[in-house]
Amino acid sequence: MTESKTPRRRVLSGIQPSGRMHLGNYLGAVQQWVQAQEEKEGLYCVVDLHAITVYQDPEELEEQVRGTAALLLACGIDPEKSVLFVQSHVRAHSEAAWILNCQTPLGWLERMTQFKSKAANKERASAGLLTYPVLQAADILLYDADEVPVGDDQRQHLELARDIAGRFNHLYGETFVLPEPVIRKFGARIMAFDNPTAKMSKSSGDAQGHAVALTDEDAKIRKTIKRAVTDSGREIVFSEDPEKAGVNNLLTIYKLLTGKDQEAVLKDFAEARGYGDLKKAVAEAVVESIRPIRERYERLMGDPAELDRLLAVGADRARALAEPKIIQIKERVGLTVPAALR
Ligand code: ATP
Ligand code: LTN
Repeated sequence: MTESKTPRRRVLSGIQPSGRMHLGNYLGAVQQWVQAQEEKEGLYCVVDLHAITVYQDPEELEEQVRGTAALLLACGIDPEKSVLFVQSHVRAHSEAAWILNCQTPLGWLERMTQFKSKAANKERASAGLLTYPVLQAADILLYDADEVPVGDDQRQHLELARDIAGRFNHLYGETFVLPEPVIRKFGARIMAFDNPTAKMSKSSGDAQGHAVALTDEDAKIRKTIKRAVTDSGREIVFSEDPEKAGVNNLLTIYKLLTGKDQEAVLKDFAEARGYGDLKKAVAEAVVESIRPIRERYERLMGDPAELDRLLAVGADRARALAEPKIIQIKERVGLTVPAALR
């Protein structure tokens, strides 16, 4: 009897190699990537072209790209199961981004809230910062990704990617799969420890007490969580109330790291004598989860040649998928593709 095999769903996501990867990146995005690679076909990309939309020190950027790739491996991305690669190593991303830029109405980009907030703080925002979401759409559409696991802050960018794909399909014929965002109910927006009304972010990640980085030592993690801003009450509950945002954030982190359901989490704190006990338990859960990641990361960073080899294999595998697609995209818009580029 022949078995009909349904093709595995394809998952793609990306992370910027700027700043220090933190607990929010892990719980909002990377933990989902690791889980997805068991049943689905995962493609995970270190988006260095996105990082240069704001100035990056060239030498530091090179180190950050390796460091980010090493952290993804340390978190459990398996290079045998998934394709792990650096965006700029696959030229098709830049080519597709240009073609899609020419199909994207300016108004769609000017509406992006991330652009508005990032450009507002800059005297001279680059054109790249405006067209950043088009490059992101290119990353996704080039691989016909079915699912894109991300944190909540990327929701608007994913809607835009779908709009760009839909418009292109309408103008030039079916070319792209419309990607679905995969955004968790819990963990999609991990808040800052020093301000639970703001998202934990790489850009502010170096401020004392803001974030826990995946490379932080045990003592630093404990100190950051001990100082986490909560409220003046005593109630340990999951809550949407902005007053309780600090406690809700701590419980969410604990839930995701222990894999327990809400009820079991609350049971663990039924006897707690205040937020001190809560913070201690959360700190231990974070320390225990991050320690093996940090140790694997340090080992991987000790062998840059092996890291580069893994990334070269990843780029080859990504190219094999992206190359035929960019040829199709070019042909659709009427660009000729000479034999040398086939
Ligand atoms: P920045 O704040 O400087 O823009 P970032 O911390 O958002 O950086 P990215 O590389 O842009 O980092 O994001 C990588 C992934 O992590 C994305 O899917 C993003 O949605 C997710 N993510 C980032 N911050 C959080 C957070 N606080 N909670 C949950 N997910 C997050
Ligand atoms: N813009 C995203 C990173 C990103 C991405 C992607 C996410 C670039 N390309 C493709 C998902 C799919 C961010 O800043 N977090």
